[in-house]
Amino acid sequence: MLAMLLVSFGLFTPRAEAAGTCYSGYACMYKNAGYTSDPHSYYGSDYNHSNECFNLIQSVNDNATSVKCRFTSGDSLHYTNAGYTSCGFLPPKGNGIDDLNSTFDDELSSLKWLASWQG
Ligand SMILES: [Ca+2]
Ligand SMILES: [Ca+2]
Repeated sequence: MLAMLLVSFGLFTPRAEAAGTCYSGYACMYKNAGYTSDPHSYYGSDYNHSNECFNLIQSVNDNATSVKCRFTSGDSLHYTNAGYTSCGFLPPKGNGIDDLNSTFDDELSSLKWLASWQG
């Protein structure tokens, strides 16, 4: 029964597309380190991650371990609180952070698109 459930979620089936792909124009958040899980992709700011899920089974909120920024312009600033109210960080543009440190791991709750980072 458990195996059937896992197969139905695609965890054990080879996928046609490369797992973890973050497409141009999006900021992507991953449940696993190293961008190895299917991402949740944002095309702009998101005030609160608690209404998005990874593969329909786990909230994005407080569950991301790696992030990538592939916005075509501007930067993504990630926050540990909803509503952009905490300290935030920027992943390197066009790249990401493959394993968030303990301050941010499983803590991210909102992300803001910035036209340009002022420091
Ligand atoms: Ca949201
Ligand atoms: Ca949080």
